Amino acid sequence: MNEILSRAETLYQKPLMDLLFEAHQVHRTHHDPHEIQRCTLLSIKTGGCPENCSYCPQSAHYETGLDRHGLLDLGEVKAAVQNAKSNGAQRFCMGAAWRSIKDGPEFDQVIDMVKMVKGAEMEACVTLGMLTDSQAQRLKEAGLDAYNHNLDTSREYYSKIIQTRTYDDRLNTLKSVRKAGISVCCGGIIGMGESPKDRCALLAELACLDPQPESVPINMLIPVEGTPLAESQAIDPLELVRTIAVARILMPKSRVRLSAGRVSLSKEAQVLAFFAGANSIFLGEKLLTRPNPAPDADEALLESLRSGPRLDGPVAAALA
Ligand code: SAM
Ligand code: DTB
Ligand code: SF4
Repeated sequence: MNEILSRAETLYQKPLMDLLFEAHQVHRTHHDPHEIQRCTLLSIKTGGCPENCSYCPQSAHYETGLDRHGLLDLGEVKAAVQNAKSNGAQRFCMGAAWRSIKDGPEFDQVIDMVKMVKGAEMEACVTLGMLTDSQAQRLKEAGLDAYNHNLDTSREYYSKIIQTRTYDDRLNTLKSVRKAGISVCCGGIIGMGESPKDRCALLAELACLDPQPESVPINMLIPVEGTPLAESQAIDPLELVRTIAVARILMPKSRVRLSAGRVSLSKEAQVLAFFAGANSIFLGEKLLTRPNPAPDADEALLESLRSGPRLDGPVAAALA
């Protein structure tokens, strides 16, 4: 761990052009730099969560004015899956504001949702809080591809953000996911008042998981009124770009996801994040409960990565 941590810190402090150059080289060695995976999120159970994560609008500890709702029925989820698929999403991610999964009819319903997403020939990912070995096994049997469970920040900073569960609780759930043969999706949030050292420590924790997570979401805090982090200072987008670049170098094969917070990023900052190694975004107007860029803005963003304008048209001819 110490070796990886000092490597992360050395990388994070590099001159930006050197860091970007190295990250992009690693990116090209392991990924097609033109391919950005499109994912869609759906909150299948919203709000009323017993955990006290300081960033989260869904925690029952804070008054955030959120419309709570119980578990969606299969028909509602099916409509969202069809819609996501017709909008070109390849992966469908479902999130529930639970501390942990309870066996019973609701878990059975989630199992049916996973089977339905697989029936639509999409990658299926869920995030349902803590889970046991046998629950992970059932999700695997239903065809689940990935389970999202974030470490969120460094071990040191974690207790400032969440007090209702420990870092090791998180790591234990990740072990159950791995044991069941499900891909691990695990990342964190930046912009919660953590230091660059904490960001490096988070990336080192992730990179030390063995095997490394297949998927690493990097979220920028969306400050939510009513939560303890409502007044957090916005982070410089170049710090996000550095975080992504270090993630890419330390975890060369993982899919690094430019996740929450894109609404406050310019097109250019997002393009830089792709250059640094991010290769996935969430599409659609809403994440779980917070806004995401409008679909036409995202179309323009992805279009800007394709070929430049043709130079042999009428203008070029007139100049000849
Ligand atoms: N309850 C489950 C859990 O915590 O694992 C799943 C849902 S939870 C909303 C999924 C992730 O969303 C969190 O781990 C956190 O990284 C991210 N998240 C939640 N609120 C956020 C916010 N305001 N800004 C950025 N990311 C956020
Ligand atoms: C993750 O790391 N980011 C996504 C996904 N995993 C589930 C969720 C972002 C949630 C942003 C806040 C909201 O919409 O409530
Ligand atoms: Fe929000 Fe998940 Fe924390 Fe619950 S466990 S408060 S849903 S981040």
